[in-house]
Amino acid sequence: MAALSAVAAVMALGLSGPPATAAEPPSVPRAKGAPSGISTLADGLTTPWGISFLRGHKAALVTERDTAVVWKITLDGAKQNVGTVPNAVWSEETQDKGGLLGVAVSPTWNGTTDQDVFFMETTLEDNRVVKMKFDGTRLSGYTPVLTGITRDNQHNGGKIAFGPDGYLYVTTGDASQKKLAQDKTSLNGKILRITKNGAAAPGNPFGTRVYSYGHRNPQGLAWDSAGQLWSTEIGAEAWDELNLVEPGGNYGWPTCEGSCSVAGMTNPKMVWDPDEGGVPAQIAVVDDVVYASTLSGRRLWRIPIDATGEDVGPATAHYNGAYGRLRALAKVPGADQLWLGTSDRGEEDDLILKVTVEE
Ligand SMILES: [Ca+2]
Repeated sequence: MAALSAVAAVMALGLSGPPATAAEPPSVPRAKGAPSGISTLADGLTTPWGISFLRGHKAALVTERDTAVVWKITLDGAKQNVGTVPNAVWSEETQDKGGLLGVAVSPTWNGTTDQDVFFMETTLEDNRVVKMKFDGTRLSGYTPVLTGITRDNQHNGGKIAFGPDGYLYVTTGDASQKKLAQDKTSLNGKILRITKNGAAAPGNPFGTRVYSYGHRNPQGLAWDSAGQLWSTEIGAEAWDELNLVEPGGNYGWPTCEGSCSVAGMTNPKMVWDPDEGGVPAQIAVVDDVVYASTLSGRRLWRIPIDATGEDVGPATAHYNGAYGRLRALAKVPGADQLWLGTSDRGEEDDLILKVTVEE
C-alpha cells in the first residue's frame, strides 16, 4: 500500500499544486530532509549534465552536455574549465544529440597515482564510456572503455556512477528501439555494471555487463545507507518511474510502463505523470531520503524511504518552476547538501544551486 499512497500523494500534489512561481508549497511541514535553503553556487554554465565529486578535495567535476566542456567547481563555487571530452556530438541542426553526459571520478582518485575519471558521451557512432586522466588541473588522454552502445537523439541514458562495491554502473536508453530493452544480449535499455576496463563486473547476474533490464531511458543512480540502488527512469506518455534496482531484475519496458501485473516484471516504487510534475532526471540520497530533479516538472522531489527500507513514503515537491528545468543532482560528500543544476535555459545562463536539507 505504501507505493499506492505515494502515487496518490504525487497525483494529489500534481493536481492541486501551487502556482508555478511558488518557491515551495506552503503546506509542506518541516520534516527530515526538507530543503531548508537554496543559493546559487556557480553560474555561467550551459546545460550541466553530470556532477561527480573529487572526494576529499573540496571540488567536483561538472560536464556540459552541448559543449563537452568539463568544469572543476569547488565547494566555494570557484569554477575552472579543465578541458573537453573528445568526440561528443550535440547539434540542433543535424539532430545529432546526446552530447557529453555523465561523469564519474574514480573512488580512489588522488590526482597522482590515480588520475582516472570516466565519462559517458554520444559520438557520431555510438554511446560510449571513456576514461581520461585528470591531474587536478587539466584533462588528458582518451581511452574508450565500453563502445558500441546504440546511439539515439533522445533515449541515451547517460548516467554513470561508482557503486559502494567499487564498480561502475551505467544507464543506457533503449535508443528508441523498444525491443532492445528486453534483449539481454543488447547493451541498450539496461543498467550495466562494469569494471574500470569496461568488462563485465564479477558477480553480475547473467555473467555479462547487464545488471538489470527492461528500462526505457534510465537517468538517475544513487545508493541508500543499506547499499540498495535506486534509479529514475523516463517513460513514454503515461508514467515515469522510481525503481529499486535488484540484480537481474526486469523493469518491464516495453511491456509495462509504470506498474502492471505481468509475472517476472518488477514494478516501480513511485510513478510520476509526465504532465504533473514528472520527467525525472537524476537522483541523490541524503540520510535515506531520495531527491529527484525533474525536467519538464521543473521541481525537486523529496521522497523519504520508509521504515521497511524497500518502499517510499509520500513525496513532496519543492521549487516548482522557480529555476526552470532541473537535471544534474549530487549529494555533497560529508554534508547534508545537494548540488542541483538547471538545464536548457537558452539565452539565460545555467546555474549550479546549493541546496541544504534539514537533518
Ligand atoms: Ca518499468
